[in-house]
Amino acid sequence: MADGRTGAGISRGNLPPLELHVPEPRYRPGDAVDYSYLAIPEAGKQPRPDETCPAAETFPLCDDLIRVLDEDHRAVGPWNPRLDAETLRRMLRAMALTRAFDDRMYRAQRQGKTSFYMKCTGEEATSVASAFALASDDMVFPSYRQQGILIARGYPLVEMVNQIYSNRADVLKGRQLPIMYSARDYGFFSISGNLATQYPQAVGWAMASAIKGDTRIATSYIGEGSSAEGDFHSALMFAAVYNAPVVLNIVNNQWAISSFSGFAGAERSTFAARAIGYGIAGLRVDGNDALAVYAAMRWAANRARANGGPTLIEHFTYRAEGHSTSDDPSAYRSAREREEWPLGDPVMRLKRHLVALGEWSVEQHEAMDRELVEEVKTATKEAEKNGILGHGMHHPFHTMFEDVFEELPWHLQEQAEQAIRERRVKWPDWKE
Ligand SMILES: Cc1ncc(C[n+]2csc(CCOP(=O)(O)OP(=O)(O)O)c2C)c(N)n1
Ligand SMILES: [Mg+2]
Repeated sequence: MADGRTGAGISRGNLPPLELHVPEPRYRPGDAVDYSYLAIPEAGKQPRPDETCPAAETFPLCDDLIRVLDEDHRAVGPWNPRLDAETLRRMLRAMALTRAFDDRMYRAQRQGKTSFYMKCTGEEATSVASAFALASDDMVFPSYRQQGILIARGYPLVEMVNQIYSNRADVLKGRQLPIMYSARDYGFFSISGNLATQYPQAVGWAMASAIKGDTRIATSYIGEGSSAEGDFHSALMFAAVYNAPVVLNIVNNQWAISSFSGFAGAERSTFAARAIGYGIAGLRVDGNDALAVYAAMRWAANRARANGGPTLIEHFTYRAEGHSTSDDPSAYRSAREREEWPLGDPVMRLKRHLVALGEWSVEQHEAMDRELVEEVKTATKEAEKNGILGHGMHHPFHTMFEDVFEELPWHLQEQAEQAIRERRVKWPDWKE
């Protein structure tokens, strides 16, 4: 055309037409998997700067991977937290209990006892080991895959199951999706399904703690997919500007339901490297190495507590199972990804470390696993007495209208009466 227009747009001489890049995961169902593109450095080789160093000293670590457990299951290098054997065994137990709990609750969903469940298989170290590195009253703003923190803090399993079953003993009265716990006495903020909201809340809480002259710090956990939300950036900006005493964790399990991490920017840089732009400390850690996770969190918590400022920690890991009970990962990713995953299994790695130290044995581990299965079973049986999905043993119907207003306004009063009336018509035999 005379004005230089073409069918596709405006052409300028020999310039190529503009195009966008749409990320595509490396592997799809049935594909062979090759992880040789991943840079996995030797354990123990990463420098450990002073906890109150200028943030810039951590920047090389944003592109590295802090690792403590080596190929021979020994703990090596400056990040070795040198935990005593008893603490290591407690940590191992909490991780194995988290897994046993997940397995049983997954089956409970398949049996129709609850509508929904989410496992954290393969990611137990990111929550359990980091919880061990915090003070018990530090405030946690978790997402839905940090059940390991509640378990590490000793929250009763039976309360977790009551919540999952939305039964009459559910302390949240059936008002939250199963697994969206809330435990004020355990410093565990109510889980919200709205991704990344946890970050600004954690930063705000941390700022309030500082304003009050308190010594408690805040921490939060979101997935790598959630880091694409605007809330992520607002939170980092506030944390950086006010030097808030907060530790912000990104659990990079490489998948956000069926979207791979490339859609959150993983093809461009690491997630830890987001810290560099904000001028705050950043650490990238082997998320399947419980000792490295512990050490990174302890470093960041000490830094925050000493007014050294916020830290962004990326836990590099892999979501070994489906996103939730509503998901089928075989539809969008290769099953070989899990099999070939080079950072191993966090429970097995810690177990082998303890065995190598002579502080644990295969027999002890098997006995512990059997014990944990029983412990979870006892808790579920106890919770089942309070009801399961569909048995009607939930909180009385009218309670859904309570606890928001001190006095129920007339329009809600009317709605409540109407709801109860309609229910009597629909289910005349229903007893409340
Ligand atoms: C604001 C918002 N957007 C979308 C969703 C739907 N959603 C729930 S979980 C999820 C994936 C999150 O992935 P990631 O942050 O990587 O965490 P992961 O599930 O891998 O632990 C999405 C998109 C949501 N709950 N909230
Ligand atoms: Mg993810």
